[in-house]
Amino acid sequence: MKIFLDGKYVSQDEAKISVFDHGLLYGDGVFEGIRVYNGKIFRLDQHLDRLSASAKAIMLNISMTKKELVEVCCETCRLNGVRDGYIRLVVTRGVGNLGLDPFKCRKPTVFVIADKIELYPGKVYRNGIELITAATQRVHPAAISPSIKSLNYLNNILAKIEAIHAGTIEAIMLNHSGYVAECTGDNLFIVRGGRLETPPVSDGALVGITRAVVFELASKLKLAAGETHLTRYDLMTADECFLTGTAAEIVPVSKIDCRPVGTGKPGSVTLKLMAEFHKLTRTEGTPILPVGKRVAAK
Ligand code: PXG
Repeated sequence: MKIFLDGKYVSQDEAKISVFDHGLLYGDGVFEGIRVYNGKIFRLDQHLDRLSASAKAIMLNISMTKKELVEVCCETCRLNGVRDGYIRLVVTRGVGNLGLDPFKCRKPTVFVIADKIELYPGKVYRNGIELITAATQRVHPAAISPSIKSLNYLNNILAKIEAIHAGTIEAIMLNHSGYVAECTGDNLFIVRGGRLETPPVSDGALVGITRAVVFELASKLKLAAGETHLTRYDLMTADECFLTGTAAEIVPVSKIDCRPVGTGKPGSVTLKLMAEFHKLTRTEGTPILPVGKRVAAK
C-alpha cells in the first residue's frame, strides 16, 4: 500500500509520524473521511470545503491548495487500485515541542490513506441497527464546535464505549439541553408523518455531507424535510429512524433504548432513500483518472 505523507508517496512501513506531532500529542488537527465509488470520489469538493472550514476554525494553514489535495486524493486511489473504498485525509498541526503552543509547530503534517472500509456489518443494513442513548453528552458548542471535524474524538469514543458495553455498536448523543445531537460517527434522521426531521447543526451535529445528500434526495422524492429539535421521546415514537455518514452511508435503525422503532424493521422511506443514495453514488463524483483524461468533475 502507498500512503501520501508530506509530499511523497511512501510504503505503509515508511508512513510514520513523529511522536512530537501535535496531532498525536494533543489531537490537534482536522480530517475528512471520503468515499470512492465506481472509480469516482463522491462529493470531494464538499469534503475539501469542510476540511478548509475546520482548519480555519482552529487557525491551521493547510500547506496545500484545494487543487493539489484533489490530485493527491486521486493519485493515492490510483496507486492503490482503489475504485471502491475510503479515503482518509488528515492534516495535523505538525511536529512541535512538548507544550500546547500550536504556533511552535513549523508546518502541518498532511497524509492520505486510500483503503477499504466496512463500518457496520451487512446485517444492520438489512435488519436495522439498535441504538442506546449515551450518558456522555455531546461536547458543548461553546467548548469545541461539533462542526469542526477535528482529530479530537474522545467525546464520541466515550459514547461509543457505552454502546459497546450495552451490547450494541452505536449510541445517540444528547446535547447540554437534552436534545438529540447525533450519533458517535453519524447524523440521525427520523421520519414522522411522512416528513424527514434531523437536529439542526446548532444542537451539536456535524454538518454531514451525507446529511446534505439526504436533503437533496428528499427534495427529488418530494418528501418534506427539515431541521428541528428532537427529544428521546420523538425518536422512540417516530415512524422510522436512520443514520447517515460517509462510511456508514444510510443505516436503518430498528430499536432505540430497547423500544422498536415503527415496525422494528427498516421503513419504506428509509429503504427508498437507501436505493436512491446507492444510485447517486454510482453515477456522480470526481473521476480518479489521471488529470488530462478526467472528464467534467462534479
Ligand atoms: N457525525 C460525526 C461526529 C462524524 O464523525 C458524521 C457525523 C457523518 O458525516 P459525513 O460528512 O461523513 O456524512 C461523521 C463522519 C472514520 C470515521 O473513521 C469518520 C466519521 C465517522 C466515523 C468514522 O473516518 N465521520
